[in-house]
Amino acid sequence: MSDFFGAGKIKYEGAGSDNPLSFKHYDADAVIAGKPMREHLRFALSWWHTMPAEGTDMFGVGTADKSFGGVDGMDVARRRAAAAFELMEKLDVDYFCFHDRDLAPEGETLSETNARLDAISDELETLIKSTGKKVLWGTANCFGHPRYMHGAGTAPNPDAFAFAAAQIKKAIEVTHRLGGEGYVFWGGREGYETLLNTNCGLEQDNMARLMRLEVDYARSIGFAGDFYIEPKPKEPTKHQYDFDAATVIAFLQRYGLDKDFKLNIEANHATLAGHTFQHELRVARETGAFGSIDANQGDALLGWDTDQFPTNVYDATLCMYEVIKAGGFTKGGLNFDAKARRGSFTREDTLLSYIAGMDAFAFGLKAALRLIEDGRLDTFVDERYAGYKSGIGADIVSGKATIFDLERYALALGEVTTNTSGRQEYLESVLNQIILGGI
Ligand code: XLS
Ligand code: NI
Ligand code: NI
Repeated sequence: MSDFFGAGKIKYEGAGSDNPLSFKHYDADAVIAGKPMREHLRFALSWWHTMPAEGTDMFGVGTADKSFGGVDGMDVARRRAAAAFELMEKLDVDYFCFHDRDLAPEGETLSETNARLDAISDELETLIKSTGKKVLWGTANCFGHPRYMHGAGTAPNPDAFAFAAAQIKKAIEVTHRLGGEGYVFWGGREGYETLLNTNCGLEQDNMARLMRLEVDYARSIGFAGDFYIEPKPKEPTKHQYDFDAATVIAFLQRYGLDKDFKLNIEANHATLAGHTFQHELRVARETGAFGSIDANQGDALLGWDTDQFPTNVYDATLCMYEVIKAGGFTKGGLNFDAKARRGSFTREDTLLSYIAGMDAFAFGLKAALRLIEDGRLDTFVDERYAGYKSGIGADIVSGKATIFDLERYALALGEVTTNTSGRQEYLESVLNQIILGGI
């Protein structure tokens, strides 16, 4: 194994340890609620943020050297592959996620690009076999290249649509070849800058056509993984069609794709849409569309997708609460779609960022299980809706009550006098007690 990152294997040392290169909460093989923590959490490394991203932003060039000593495109790509597997080994991260273009640089033509992807896939296949690491999901970068300036599946130019179709077909083949458990559609530039030049109806019809073509092809070659859509309201475009979980679910139902797709919920996209992370997970769970998670966090004072490593234990707890209530992950997992800050440019910072994120979610898992075991929240919610279990409430739920029955009931009632407190502050204090009591 390579040694780019310098540290040994990161070990669990418990909450009292002050060793920065240790886990305080993530004890991978410790069994809680019936299975090892690693199986509850299914952590994944995001190839794009971790391997190639050098910390460029709108105001400055990269600060981190991600060449790993390589000299040209494919040499660097191979070294990054070695470094990624070293990192997964050291951090005990079992999965990774990638875009096609994260793995190998584009060539002059699509066939040259595909050949490069095949060459890197040969190496990845060997690394996967020798380490047991797995692909959580793959995806295609159909937003970075200038050909996609107006979108890919929603481009006004059918050549761009065709190119995207071929690119995604290849990305699915690579994902399948590497044993991937999922494939993600994230909208990239699938949205618009102005309605003055946009035919929204055709663009969305075409997006659905592309998804249907790709799903059918994937199934025809035996890909049995899950397909996900990752909602995001804006950025890079002013309006992304996959705005939020509710919008995506309506889109899937409208085009008859709801049996084929689940959702990949990203924390920072939820907050960009004006929702909490928990809200998006709840919508996905309640519609049976919960699939996978891009774990990160934004900054309340910055209006964009900052993709910070998630360290907020409240959000992590409420996230894991929804995951457990959804029955846990099946083929999905927690992908750290997150990058160390531009000023955190060292290789040690990469390790420390992952440790911080993994510990936050390991803590969140334990706190969520305590919350459920404690039962005060669930009992409160049950009792709040108890009125629907008998009398007029039961008749509403069963559909027995007609509009005339309800009118008669309301007239006899004269006024609603039975409301009780929602006790929000009390419930927030219960959450605090559970979270803080568990340190
Ligand atoms: C960008 C998205 C992207 C997807 C994969 O905001 O989060 O990283 O997860 O294409
Ligand atoms: Ni993402
Ligand atoms: Ni994002």
